Amino acid sequence: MKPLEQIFPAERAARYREKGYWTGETFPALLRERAERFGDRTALVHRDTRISYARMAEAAQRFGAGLLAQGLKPGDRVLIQLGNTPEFFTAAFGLFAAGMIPVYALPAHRRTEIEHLLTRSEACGLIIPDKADGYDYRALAAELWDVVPGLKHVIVAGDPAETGFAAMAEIDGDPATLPEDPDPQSVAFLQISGGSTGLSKLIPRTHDDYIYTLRESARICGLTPDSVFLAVLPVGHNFTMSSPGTYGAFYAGATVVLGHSPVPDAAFPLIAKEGVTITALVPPLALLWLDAAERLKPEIPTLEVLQVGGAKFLSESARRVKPVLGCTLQQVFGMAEGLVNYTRLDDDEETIVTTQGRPISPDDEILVLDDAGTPVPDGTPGHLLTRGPYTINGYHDEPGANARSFENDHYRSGDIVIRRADGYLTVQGRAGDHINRAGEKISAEEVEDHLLAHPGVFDAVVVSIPDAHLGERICAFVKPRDGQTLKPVELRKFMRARQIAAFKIPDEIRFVDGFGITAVGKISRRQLRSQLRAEVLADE
Ligand code: J2J
Repeated sequence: MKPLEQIFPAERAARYREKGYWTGETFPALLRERAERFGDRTALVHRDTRISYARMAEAAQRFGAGLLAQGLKPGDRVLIQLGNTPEFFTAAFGLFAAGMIPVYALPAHRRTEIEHLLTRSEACGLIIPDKADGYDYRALAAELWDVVPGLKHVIVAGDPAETGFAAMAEIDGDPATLPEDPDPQSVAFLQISGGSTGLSKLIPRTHDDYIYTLRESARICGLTPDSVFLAVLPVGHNFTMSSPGTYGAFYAGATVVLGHSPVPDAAFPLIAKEGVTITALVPPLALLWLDAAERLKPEIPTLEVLQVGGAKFLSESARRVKPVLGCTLQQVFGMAEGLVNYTRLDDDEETIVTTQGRPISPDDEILVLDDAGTPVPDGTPGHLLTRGPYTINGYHDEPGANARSFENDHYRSGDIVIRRADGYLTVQGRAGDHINRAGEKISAEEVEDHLLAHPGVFDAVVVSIPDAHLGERICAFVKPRDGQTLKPVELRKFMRARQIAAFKIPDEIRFVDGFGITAVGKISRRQLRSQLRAEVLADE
């Protein structure tokens, strides 16, 4: 197995410890400590089930010990593909307790993504639901079992049926067998990147660096043990997990309510019933909530903070949050690679609606550079580069991507931002070629590769188009092979058959005879994408 590491240069690591950012706390210790301190208080609410901190910790520790009894070892990597259910936390914290490394996949991922993540992370285990939203995850696991040689343990939260896989409920062991706590500077888990080129990369986060963001996020977002955080976005996503998300809520001893659906009809009653104080949405959902609230005038007086992040929230929409929902808007501009910016709850309204916040840490170093790499003055757009106490210094096992994304000890996020003199950032756009579709980051290159696999496709170029509902939609330009006639429905069917996450299938497919490029010489795909995007915008 390739070793997992996240190496912060010694001088910076020493500084982060000295300044008290890194405290040496680890996830297994956090779980024990919260169980002692908050014992009977409610950690998790899921439909009619309420789980106390003590019970959550016990379930996780017994599950972790059960994994050891099954032959898994500390250091083993296990992919978790679970939805917003308590088992997600039993699995993740159980793995932490056993010194194992969770790798977080999303429920929307299909065979292509899961196979890639299993292989890349060299995971020996996979934890799945039986069925969810009409999809049978056991069938997917059965297919993977035959093709991923390293996969030795499939664990089903629910009914394994005839698969022969283990039932999560039966994985049980004695917590006394759990190992010592890990080194706080070691990698705690692998988060996945939004992939600007090709498939997702693995992001190794350490106990020290992630727990620092949880502590500070909980403080910045005003969490107390009386707070109630509603998770409607997938809990495996870094935003929902850590900004402050479910893990930040646990850090603070607050209650997490797991929502099944982000639509207002489901979420508003849940907020009222559980007294939710804070929740997190991506911009398209925030718009849906605003429109619904104008019509329905829901009674949700407990909701104090609505966080919006993952994609740009336009200021016209941002301005509606307070009058329509009666709560404070908090914009969140973060990335699984590290850096997270928040507008502060007591910021003036103009800052809240027009910026995406400022960094968590005084030691988040921000560079805004022009194309030539020279710093631009405040107020001028430029490329965001950053380093700091919780931003990674490299992806796992990705020499090519690391050479592109890291420069002079800084991470290049691919975002174009404007910095104000007081450090607040406004996101202007993006330098890279990913599509931000309702907060899901999709690599144009990856979608092109799937289209090119079709025998009738000669060439394909995929671009993002601004969209009133999704923020951005995926538009594919396809040049068929000579003599071939293709239909969008056929290409979509073909892509689905390749078993990829549905959010990667183009919203719009346009057939072209060629790409209208007359310039002599080779034009880069990036130039081609921006030219095609400009043509669509001119048409609309
Ligand atoms: C514009 N673009 C944004 C915003 C993220 C908190 C919040 C979000 C994420 C996340 C996260 C944006 N306005 N408010 O991990 O902890 C785009 C940028 C960024 C990329 C990262 C968190 N908030 N973005 O979305 O790893 O382009 O993390 O570089 O999924 O999302 O995506 P991701």
